Amino acid sequence: MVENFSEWFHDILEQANITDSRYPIKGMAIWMPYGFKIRKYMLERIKELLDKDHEEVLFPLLVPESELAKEGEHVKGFEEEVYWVTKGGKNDLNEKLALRPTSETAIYPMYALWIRSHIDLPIKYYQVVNTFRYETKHTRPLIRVREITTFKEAHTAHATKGESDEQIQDFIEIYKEFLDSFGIPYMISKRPSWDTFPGADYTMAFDTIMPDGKTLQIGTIHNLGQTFAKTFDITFEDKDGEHKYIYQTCAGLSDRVVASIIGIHGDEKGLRLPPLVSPNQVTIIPILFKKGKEEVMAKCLEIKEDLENAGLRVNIDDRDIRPGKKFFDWELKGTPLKLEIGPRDLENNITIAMRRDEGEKIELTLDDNLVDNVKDLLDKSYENLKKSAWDFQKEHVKFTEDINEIAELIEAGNVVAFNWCGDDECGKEIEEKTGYDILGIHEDAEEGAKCILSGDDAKYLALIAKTY
Ligand code: PR8
Repeated sequence: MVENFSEWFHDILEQANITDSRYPIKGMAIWMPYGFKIRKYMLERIKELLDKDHEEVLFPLLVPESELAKEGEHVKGFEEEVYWVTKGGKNDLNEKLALRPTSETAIYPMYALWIRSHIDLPIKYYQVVNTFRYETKHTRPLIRVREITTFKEAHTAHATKGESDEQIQDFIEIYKEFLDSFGIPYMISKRPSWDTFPGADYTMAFDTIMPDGKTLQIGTIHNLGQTFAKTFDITFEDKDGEHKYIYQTCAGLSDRVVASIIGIHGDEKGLRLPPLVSPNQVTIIPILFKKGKEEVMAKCLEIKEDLENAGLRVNIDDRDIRPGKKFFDWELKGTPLKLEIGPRDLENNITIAMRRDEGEKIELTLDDNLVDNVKDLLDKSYENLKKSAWDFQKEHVKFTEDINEIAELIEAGNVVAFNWCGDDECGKEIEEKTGYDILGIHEDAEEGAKCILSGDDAKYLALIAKTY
């Protein structure tokens, strides 16, 4: 585990060519080529999962003030964070236009036009856009930015409350599968009322523990009930001829998923990328001497082609630098598997494979099984990253019945589980007393359990943590 996570994270983004934060606007960074590829493969995965049952759309970036301001709770939640466009060239605009902090108020007036009858439902749209939030808390690359560049927001509309609750479960399954693809562990909880998305009935959140023990919210799913339907007058004619308001949900993920992949799997040598998002899944390093150089290169190209034909992303590092430097670079960049081939290996008809996740060297014979053997090593590497990440999480969730123990456990890098009666006032007092954030309700409490503060019957097992 890395010593100073914050510093490590900051340095690795630059060293591995992921982002450059020197852009002259706070909270807005540049995606560099290596980072952009990781982002691309991550996006492909979420699209693959959403496209099974959702359709992609694209709404304008600007939202008229009149629409943004319509839903009272929602605007209250976001007003401190909105960037405004007030001029077109030299002219003052008739109406201020918001850079979307999220797109409910851009999308739902259009839903009001599109939805007429029960046959128009459900609607399941999503878009991948950049959103802007003038965050006042300390900004950090990927983790808390002012321009979220890969905001994946889904917005659904349903005829019944039951269907909207089912949709929440569907999103939970999709997000689980999505995060599982990269071996990112998560804790799912229902946020307390005071941390519910502005305008929503309830919020389900995915949190993960970063190496410094702080939790990062990496995805949220909101049941909006009929709040926005009533504000934007989104109604439909039901089978019985009655006009009814629709029920809505929305769900979102951001650049934070990339932050969690980097932070959770990384080690002191650099990134350890899960194969699915690694720009190169296999890096071939030829060990070249004057003698036998051409034969070695020819073999490397042949292997590359075989692996690429099997659908893998492969590069050959034939730079004219010491092999040691190449190893160092690809360790830093986290390529899951390196294959090294020199003239003697060629004579012996082998290549030396090295997994980035655990670093052991394995001899692979250069025969018809090579592709399968490489794929097998990649699978093992992914499984290992996933398992160690989940093990880390399991070790870092500690239960206590003593409120005075919470601070000590959290400062030691843990998330704390505790019994809670579920009362809002009691919850806020727990936060005040301890100085940490209640993530939410994780599970039902055990029979007979008592609330950690009020001593009343506990309804839930809740989580409390230091959060990003
Ligand atoms: C919604 N509306 O907006 P949410 N930097 C990086 N990631 C962030 C930031 C930030 N400043 N703020 C939030 N996130 C709903 C659902 C449409 C989609 C990430 O929900 O405000 C967090 O991981 O909860 C958060 O869970 C996700 O965006 C969705 O944002």
